[in-house]
Amino acid sequence: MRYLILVLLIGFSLLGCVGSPSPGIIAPTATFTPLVATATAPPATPTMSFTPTATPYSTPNPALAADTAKRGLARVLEIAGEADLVCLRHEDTDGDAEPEWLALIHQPAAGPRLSAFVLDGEEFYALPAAHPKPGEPDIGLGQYATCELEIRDINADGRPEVAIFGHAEQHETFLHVYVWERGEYRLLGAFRGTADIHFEDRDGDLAEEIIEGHLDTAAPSLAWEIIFTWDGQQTYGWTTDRWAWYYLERPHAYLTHKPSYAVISFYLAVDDRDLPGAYALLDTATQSTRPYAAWANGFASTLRVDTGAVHQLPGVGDENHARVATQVLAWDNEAGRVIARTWEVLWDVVRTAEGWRLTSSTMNLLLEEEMTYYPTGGKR
Ligand SMILES: [Ca+2]
Ligand SMILES: [Ca+2]
Ligand SMILES: [Ca+2]
Repeated sequence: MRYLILVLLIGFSLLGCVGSPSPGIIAPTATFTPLVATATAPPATPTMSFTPTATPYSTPNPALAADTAKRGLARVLEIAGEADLVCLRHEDTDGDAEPEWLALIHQPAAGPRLSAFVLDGEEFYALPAAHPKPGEPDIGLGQYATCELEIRDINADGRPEVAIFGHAEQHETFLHVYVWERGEYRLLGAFRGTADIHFEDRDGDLAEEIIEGHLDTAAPSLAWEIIFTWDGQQTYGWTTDRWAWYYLERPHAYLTHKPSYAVISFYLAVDDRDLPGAYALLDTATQSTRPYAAWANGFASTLRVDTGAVHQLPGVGDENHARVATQVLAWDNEAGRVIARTWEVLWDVVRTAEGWRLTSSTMNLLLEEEMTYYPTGGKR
């Protein structure tokens, strides 16, 4: 985008030179001037000198690597004791450009329980798990012996994080994120969801958000996702929510057995660019006043749509009529610029023989901004 704007600016400035001659000024006629060639000495070739770039890591010595690995493993196994060593990584976990040993161990008898520690030279650091909920067993980072971890700068603050995923029965996924800070591995955030957890830069600021998915027992094909955003200093905080498909397989069956699901299905269809599917969720009276072609044209520039904060307004309507409120975040491509708008939308919905259908809506624009970067990744 920046490149495009630069090119356009250059283009306009060229047009300005050519298309806007100063009025009243007559260009002089070119006159012939004889040229006398004078030999000049070529400039001296500068002596090239290279300054080697410092490598972030010390150059590994193959002769020492085996010995390092052997000694590291021996010490890690010593610390692990009776526990099973599930995973062992030799990477820089604290940002000092020197690798540490990061180990995941599993104790089948104690829970079972997954836990992690870092061995930095002779120093040992346990990575603390979130406290279990009252009445729940302490399974640490997870119940099963899994090895899913990432060591990288997730929140784009220049420091590496250690992210460890774990799993438990009832479809539960856990994520613990740590950062080295003031002499310890601080638990920066702990997350648990029943419909997967993943990273995604949703707002395009290069710091990745954490998306915590939850199953909805009344709508097994859907996942309700909570979006946690880095606060720039300490932790990840809940910022918003959205609805997504839980299963990837298409075509999806649109749920309309409750007023709120009809609205969710409508925006999922628009997001999928299934405009005929979205149109089919309007009731027939609404369709008769808005022919498909004209209606679909309203989404011509729409890139992506998220719907969240969906709730049926209490005390409004009757058994055949309801009103559903939602916040819709829409990305539009407007002449090459991506504009993100957050809308508060109120939908009136009506019960039909086929399920709930949308009739009319009112929209209130809450926020509008141009995206510097288009969000990477995506929901299902
Ligand atoms: Ca290190
Ligand atoms: Ca970081
Ligand atoms: Ca982000």
